[in-house]
Amino acid sequence: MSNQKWWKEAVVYQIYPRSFYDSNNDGIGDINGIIKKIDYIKDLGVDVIWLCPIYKSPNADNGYDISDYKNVMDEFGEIEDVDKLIKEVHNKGMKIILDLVVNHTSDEHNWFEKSKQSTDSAFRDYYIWKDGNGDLPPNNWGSIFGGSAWKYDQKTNQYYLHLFDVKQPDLNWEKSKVRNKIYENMRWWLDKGIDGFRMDVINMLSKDLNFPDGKIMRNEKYGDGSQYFLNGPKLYDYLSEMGEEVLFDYDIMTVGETPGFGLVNAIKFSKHKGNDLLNMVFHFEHMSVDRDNKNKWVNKEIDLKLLKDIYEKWNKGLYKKGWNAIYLGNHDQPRIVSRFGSDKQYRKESAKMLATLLLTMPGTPYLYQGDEIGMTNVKFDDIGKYRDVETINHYRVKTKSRPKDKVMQQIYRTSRDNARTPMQWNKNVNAGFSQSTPWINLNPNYKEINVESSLKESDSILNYYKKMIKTRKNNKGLIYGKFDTVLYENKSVFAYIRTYEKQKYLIILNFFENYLQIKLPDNIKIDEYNIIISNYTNNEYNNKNIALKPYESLVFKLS
Ligand code: TEU
Ligand code: CA
Repeated sequence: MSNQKWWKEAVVYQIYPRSFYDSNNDGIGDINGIIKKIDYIKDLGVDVIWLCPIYKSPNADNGYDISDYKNVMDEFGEIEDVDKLIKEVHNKGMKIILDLVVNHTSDEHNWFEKSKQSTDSAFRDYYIWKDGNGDLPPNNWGSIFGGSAWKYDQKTNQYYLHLFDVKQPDLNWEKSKVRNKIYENMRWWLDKGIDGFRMDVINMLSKDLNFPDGKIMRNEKYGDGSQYFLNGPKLYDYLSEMGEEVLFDYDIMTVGETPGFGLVNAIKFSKHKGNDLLNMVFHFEHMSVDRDNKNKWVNKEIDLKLLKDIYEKWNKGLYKKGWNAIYLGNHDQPRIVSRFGSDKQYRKESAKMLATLLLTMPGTPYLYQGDEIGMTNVKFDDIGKYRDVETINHYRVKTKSRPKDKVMQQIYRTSRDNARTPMQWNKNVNAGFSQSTPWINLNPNYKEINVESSLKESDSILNYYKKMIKTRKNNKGLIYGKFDTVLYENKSVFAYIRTYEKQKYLIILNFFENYLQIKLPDNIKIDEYNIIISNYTNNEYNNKNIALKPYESLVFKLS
């Protein structure tokens, strides 16, 4: 069938290089560290590695602030190391994709350094400069990392736009010279042999050129400009141009990071004139099942019904029309076991349940480093131990009006640093990550939770992931099958059927730590099915009834 593609069948493993493995003992993970651990990655059974940014960067936002697209961050190594990594990955029969961060650069990129020289610099219009509104910034937009989205520059008496940190000025995509420079950088990397891109906030490129004020939410100081910079008027033109100029010439995969994109856009942007454009996108809808949609720091209990609705909508909506990217966590989100499972008594059971979800959904699964061993959130006792710019800004802004311990509670639950502590390789010094003090503290639980012991225990989370990945690969129905929710009304169990040609699979996930009974609908005859994988060995079911244990997951196959 023509719509079967390698990137649909792939399982992706996301690496945050800074925290993966330190090969030269300076406390910072690096490219050679990834090369050293290549067999570990291969053994997981994954097909594609996605590397978070490795380009030259002053690291205001750990590499998402790029000062040179054609060079490697000093701490990570040399360009030759990347060439070697690409070769090694390919030798192992895997592929590698890089992060493409082109909504903004670092303020230390030479384009910006020239741009801020004077209003008539040839590089001035590479960025978005505006006059102030009297003594105020051009509009009321807040930056995603806190504070105003505009920074005043004394020298030229204008403001520049930064939707993220002040050290991340937004590029001006209106200008074809800017776009062409970006395309040239992309081709340069593709010609080195990389297999695609994860495109950072790619739906923020086109801004409403009137720059209207945004609505100010309760308790906030700045306006929310998102409706004026997400999915803007020229976005499709820019991306289809990128397709024509770059993407369509290569057999690659592309995944857009697209907050607030929506299903209609996901379908629309997946193709341009019959060519694959954005193969899939990371939408953020399920990231709000346990938090306020507009304010990530305001938490609530998991709403499983909402989660079901979101998957139902996307899975049905994309069926035969597009393709999904399946993730529960990444370097911007808390650890999945702490967030959607339990990091206490049922850590193993719940981590395996979540692995089952990730690997039985329609769409390409993305696993984030450390989740395969069930790494958990961390609690540092002092804000000084946090490294993430967003977390630090949040603390600075919020402690002005709120008790420190309240703010720390939010940070414990939501900080991006939860997912950025070093990979836990073994129980030795610094978890085997480095011989020197790591750039960010380890999670103190590394003596119990680490790769070495996980490899030894036959019922470890790690071994479950490997088995689950194999199960997906051996059952095409889990990749291409149609998706239908069952037991829709049940508030604690997520169950669905995947149907593909003559194959049928029934997946049952108990999302909470209660023991409970479920009754299957009449059209499912469970005696005709076999369990192909479960996180318990003593499953209990008969006829129409299944007794579920805490976080129990079951994958049945019609025999
Ligand atoms: O993230 C963009 C984004 O919209 C959020 O996930 C954001 O990081 C944050 O969690 C807001 O609360 C991407 C990258 O994944 C992130 O690491 C970068 O910091 C950001 O873009 C800027 O490049
Ligand atoms: Ca290092």
